[in-house]
Amino acid sequence: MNLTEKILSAHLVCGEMKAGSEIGIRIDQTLTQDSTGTMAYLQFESMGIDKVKTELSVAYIDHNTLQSGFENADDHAYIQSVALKHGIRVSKPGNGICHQVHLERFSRPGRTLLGSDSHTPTCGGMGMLAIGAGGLDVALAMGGAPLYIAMPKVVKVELRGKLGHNAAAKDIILEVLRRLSVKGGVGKVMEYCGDGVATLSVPERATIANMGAELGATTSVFPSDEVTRAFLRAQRREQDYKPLSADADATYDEEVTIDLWALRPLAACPHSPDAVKPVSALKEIAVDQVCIGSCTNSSYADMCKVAAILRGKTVAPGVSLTVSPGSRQVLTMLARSGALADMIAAGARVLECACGPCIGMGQSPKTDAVSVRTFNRNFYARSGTASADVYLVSPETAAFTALEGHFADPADYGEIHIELPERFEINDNLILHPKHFEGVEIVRGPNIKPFPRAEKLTQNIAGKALIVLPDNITTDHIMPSNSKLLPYRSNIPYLADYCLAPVDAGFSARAKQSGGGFIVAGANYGQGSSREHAALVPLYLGIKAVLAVSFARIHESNLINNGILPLVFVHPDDKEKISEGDELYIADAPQEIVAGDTVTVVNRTRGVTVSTRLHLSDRLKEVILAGGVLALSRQKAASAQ
Ligand code: MIC
Ligand code: SF4
Repeated sequence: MNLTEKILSAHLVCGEMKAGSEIGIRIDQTLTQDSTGTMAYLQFESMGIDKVKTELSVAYIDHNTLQSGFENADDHAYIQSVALKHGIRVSKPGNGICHQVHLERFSRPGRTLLGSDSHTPTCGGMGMLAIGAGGLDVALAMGGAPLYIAMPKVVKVELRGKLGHNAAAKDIILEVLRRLSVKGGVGKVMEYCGDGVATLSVPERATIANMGAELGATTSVFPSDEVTRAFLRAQRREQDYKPLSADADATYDEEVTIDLWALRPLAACPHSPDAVKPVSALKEIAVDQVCIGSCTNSSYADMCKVAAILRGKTVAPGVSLTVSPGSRQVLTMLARSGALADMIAAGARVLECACGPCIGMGQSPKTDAVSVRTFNRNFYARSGTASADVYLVSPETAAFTALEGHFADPADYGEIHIELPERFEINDNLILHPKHFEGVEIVRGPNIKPFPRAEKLTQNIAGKALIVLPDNITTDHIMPSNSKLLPYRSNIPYLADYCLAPVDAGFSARAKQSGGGFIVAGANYGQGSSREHAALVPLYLGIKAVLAVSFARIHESNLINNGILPLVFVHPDDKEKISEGDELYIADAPQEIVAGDTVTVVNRTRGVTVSTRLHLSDRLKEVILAGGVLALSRQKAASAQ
């Protein structure tokens, strides 16, 4: 077996491990973060479960940390109290980004992790099978339910040799993105192997696994070896070590080989993580802002390299450089080693250990700016400045660029040397344990609003095509997030006014005026974030179905979980048969769904019929007919009484 099959089979609850067919797997650990967490916990509460059934569940507060009004603080107080009450640990604001802290303190080889954040696969760097999902799926897993997924195909990514020329782990994943694109990983697990793996530290592996999310992959996984053991020892958790790798005769569905020595520093250009070019081709471009951090590149080693490059120098006059270490462990160690002083002396603006600029929580660049970031997403307008061009690079490229004021290729400089300690500094005093908080009362401030609930699927569905969208629409388009909107993640009616606003500011008003309708889209609809808000807000606006050429995995599940039909054009060209404003109609929807895999949509305006596919397991058919997961459990509870 390959490594993915080994971990899956050890957790298999139901189904057959045949690519594409539905399997249910046991979830050992869960994580939530605050921007998806409030909804996840409201949904969890509605299930009426006393204590979580997982081996470990952690609620992180790391996204909404600006607190420019009471809203974020309300969310924090709600999450802290609701989590502790239900047996969930809480990582307080300031303790770090969920994925970095989870990797350091809780990740364990061979375990499964489900997180309400699309970058949960970061812990694949530790040999975990770590999967991102919508908040509702995580709430269900906290209640002990299996995670249902389509058995993924497994791609063997063989890393050969060793990196050189100051190329970094980030450049490995940018190379994979260059080759496979943002759709290349949909329905697949990227499994890394080859002699190059042993040359990469756990945080470097985590960088690669983290950005596998940008391939659309279900997850990415690395073997667990002596390097893994050394990382766990440094975290004083050697007892969690377990060696894991694929069998020598393992088979795979696809293969990719990367010669590490041949790699040169790369950059993802605006506005997509797969628009990859060599940094050497960008040297003419002047840069206004450099941001170093995020769950992709904020480990102690990353930060030490940045400090070594900056030491004794000054940031270029036209550049604003920000640094956000990934965790309090990293920040404390930087402070003690003196590396933090080197960064500050060079002119870096040090931000707290949180997502920060990665999700537009501050540091939006100026009009038409060029912003160079070590992050994982450069989707249109995500930085908070729609006219800015955002590039994604390694910490090395970012640091040299900050000094030069234009793109600088690390391959032109000498090798960077850093010393890492044998033992890392352990201080978990900002991680609250529920055993110390028996009897805690749940705090619900005025920003916590109830979530919308779907209705049972109606016999006939009629409505307008409210918008026709191109390929690769992200959840950042569907439900944008920035410092003005993120505080309202527990307030769906407020968010609804901004649905699809980056593409069409009139969409929300149109949807409200028409009393809902249909969304029509191209390929890979809903790529990016796991935010369930990209389904909850359309649900609130009365969207009944999305017709698309194809869907991204997490968003498709979020739609189904909330009773919205994700319909795939049988003939992709049929998308052309629908224009904005056309009246669409589906007759006898429940019967058609029960009978098979196709749903017929009539375009009454043009007098044409379009065939769509809705390929669902029997379990999911039941969910969609009931109007979503929670509606189904309510109906089941009512009929049991
Ligand atoms: C992101 O990177 O887009 C986020 C913000 O972390 C999201 C979660 C969210 O929208 O709250 C993600 O990756 O799932
Ligand atoms: Fe936070 Fe950015 Fe990572 Fe999302 S991608 S978890 S916003 S650091």
